[in-house]
Amino acid sequence: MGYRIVVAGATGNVGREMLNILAERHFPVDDIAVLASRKSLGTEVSFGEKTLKTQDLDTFDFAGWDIAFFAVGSGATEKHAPRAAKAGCIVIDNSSLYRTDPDVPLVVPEVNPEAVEQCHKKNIIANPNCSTAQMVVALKPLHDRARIKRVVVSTYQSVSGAGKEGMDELWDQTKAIYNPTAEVKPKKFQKQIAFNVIPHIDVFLDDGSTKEEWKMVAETKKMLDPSIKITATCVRVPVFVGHSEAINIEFEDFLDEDEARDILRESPGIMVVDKREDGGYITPVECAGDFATFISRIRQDPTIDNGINLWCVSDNLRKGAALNAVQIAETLGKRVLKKG
Ligand code: 2RA
Repeated sequence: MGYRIVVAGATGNVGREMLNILAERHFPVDDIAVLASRKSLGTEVSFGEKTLKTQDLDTFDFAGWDIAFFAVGSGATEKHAPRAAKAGCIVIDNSSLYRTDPDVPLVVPEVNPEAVEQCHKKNIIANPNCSTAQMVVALKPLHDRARIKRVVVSTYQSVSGAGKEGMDELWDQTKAIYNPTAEVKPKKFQKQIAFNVIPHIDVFLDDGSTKEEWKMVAETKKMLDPSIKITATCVRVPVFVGHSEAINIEFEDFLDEDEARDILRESPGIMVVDKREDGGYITPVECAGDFATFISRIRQDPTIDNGINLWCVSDNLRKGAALNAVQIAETLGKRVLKKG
């Protein structure tokens, strides 16, 4: 016996990836409904061998459905997620709306799978931000061994994190850049993204950080350990898919780089590719379409007593969004719903 599942936002980058991953991982589905906003209504999407027609999110009745994956903006989530939850359907939400709500578990299954058991407070489980998800997969096993005190992270985030419009902007600007008659003006991003990098993702906060940077701090504390100090700089780069992160970690206890490498190699969701030679590391183009969080460039930080540096790359549409959501559903199935 399987589940009756709903994918809201099925025509977007993340919604489509959710459908691919549900099919790839043979998630036990008895019935599936795909929902979209009015403007995309009737658009067809693929689910394995099947083609499904989208229905209207505004009028959909969630009663009798087990799990709803939400991959819509915060506005539509605010309107429809409580309605789905009230109808008895457990919402797995990809927006930032509920991530810091104390009554909503924020879950990365490699890090805090037990948190799904708290889902009944609101019938909602939050999926973390893409840049946080891959980082906590890397941090968790190292924290278990040597207790992390402080993390300094710089991100190199692909344009697909900003949706289809972000991808279109990079594509159009790249083509237009050597054509003097073509438009290169930024629309989705604040400055030109083609052949450039932009140290600005999401809105600015009063302390000079951005909301993307704040999310990395708040979400890591909620899922992993509130005592860890984190400082982040989030940067958009002209890459279509795959977020990269340079992470500096300071521990309470000494951790040797070889032991760190062995621990990461044995940890769930991680693939270590770390040869100290030309090309012996992973770049974003190599991670696209994969499930793993890739770790490379593991090395001691000689400037502090107990420090390690590493490079972490993952498909932001997968581990950073759709894959993590499907893994939450799998964990929910095992620990709470127990069907399938
Ligand atoms: C980004 N973090 O990359 C966002 C997407 N969730 O813009």
